[in-house]
Amino acid sequence: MAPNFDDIPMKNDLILRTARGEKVERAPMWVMRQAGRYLPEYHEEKGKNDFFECCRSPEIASNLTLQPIDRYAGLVDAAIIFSDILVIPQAMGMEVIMVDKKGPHFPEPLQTPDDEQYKEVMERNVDVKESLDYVYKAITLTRKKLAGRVPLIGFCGAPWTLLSYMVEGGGSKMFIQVKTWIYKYPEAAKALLQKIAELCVEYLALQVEAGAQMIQVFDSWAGELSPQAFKEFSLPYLNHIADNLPARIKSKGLEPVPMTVFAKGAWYALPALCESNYNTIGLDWLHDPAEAYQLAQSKGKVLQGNADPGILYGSHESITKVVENMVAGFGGGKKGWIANLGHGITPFVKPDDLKFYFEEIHRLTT
Ligand code: 1CP
Repeated sequence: MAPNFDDIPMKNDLILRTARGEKVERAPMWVMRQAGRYLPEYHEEKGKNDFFECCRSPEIASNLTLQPIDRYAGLVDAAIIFSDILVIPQAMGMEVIMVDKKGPHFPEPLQTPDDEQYKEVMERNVDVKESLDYVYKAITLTRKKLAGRVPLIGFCGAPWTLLSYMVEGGGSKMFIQVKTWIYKYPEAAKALLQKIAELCVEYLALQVEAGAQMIQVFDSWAGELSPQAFKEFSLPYLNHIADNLPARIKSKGLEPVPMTVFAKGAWYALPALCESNYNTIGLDWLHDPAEAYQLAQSKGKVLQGNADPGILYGSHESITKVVENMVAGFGGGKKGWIANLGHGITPFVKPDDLKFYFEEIHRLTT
């Protein structure tokens, strides 16, 4: 039976009200990768456990999710479930390991559409309910432990970004393999993108059923595509998710949740994303807040972002200057803006410098 949270009233639903386009008392804030390597308590809790073991343990995953909520109590307005975008390729039958200090690695990435492995992946009847059950358990447990302090965000990787990992075999600088796929085998690439998009819909609906109150789709490698290629190989699949998820959630007897899309590097796509069914559009730091805000407001969309994570290595004066520019650009912070960074927080940032960033947003938008 689906978990029920009726007995846990929300003490802070600022981000949900903002995402629905309502006027609010101040800008809600959180940062991507807020539960991560810059926190000493992350290393403590993770201990010697393998990264994916942490994801598979609801207890560890929920503890990691809560760390920034405890540390920045009163400043951070959302939790994001501790997991990874690469659990979908794992559910599709691919092996992914996390190499310490290097990142994800696929020992056997997809080679060409003629390979047996591609056929297997395409024909496989992927059961995201069963194979990613540990994610839903972690979400339900985290939602209970949060006890209404802040809403919980669920997420998945965008089809284009997941395809990139599945054929590159890990992070990439030149994207040779995935460019080969889209420019040499476009139809096979699209068939796989469509399959991933359908799995994302199911996976996100199950996260909502488990207790996620908002969802975000991470298209971290969108910026590797030209505007023309983005329209062909990313946008249709991002839209497939936003066009189908609300109905899938409703079919479970639940209310749809706000949806965020973050297409990093695809600055040219803002007008198209403003026409999509996403409620919130995440921006990286290549956008001028004022310009983006004007467009988003005219289309009824909420923005999220967007300071360069690198400012957290700088002086407090520099942080204040960037926050002032964001607050002014994003309309003062009382409508249509969720404060965040323009990408995930990076290792070696001092936790107190993130605190200062949060405090400045709080001070300047209250
Ligand atoms: O706090 C949070 O934000 C929740 C947890 C979270 C999220 C949302 C993690 C934990 N990963 C992600 C998403 C994710 N994973 C993305 C999309 C967001 C982004 O662009 O940053 C991507 C691209 C990945 C893939 C991935 N996983 C990378 C990137 C490698 C590359 O190709 O450059 C890395 C380094 C990981 C490992 C990872 N995931 C999460 C953490 C805390 C870590 C570090 C693990 C460790 O070394 O301890």
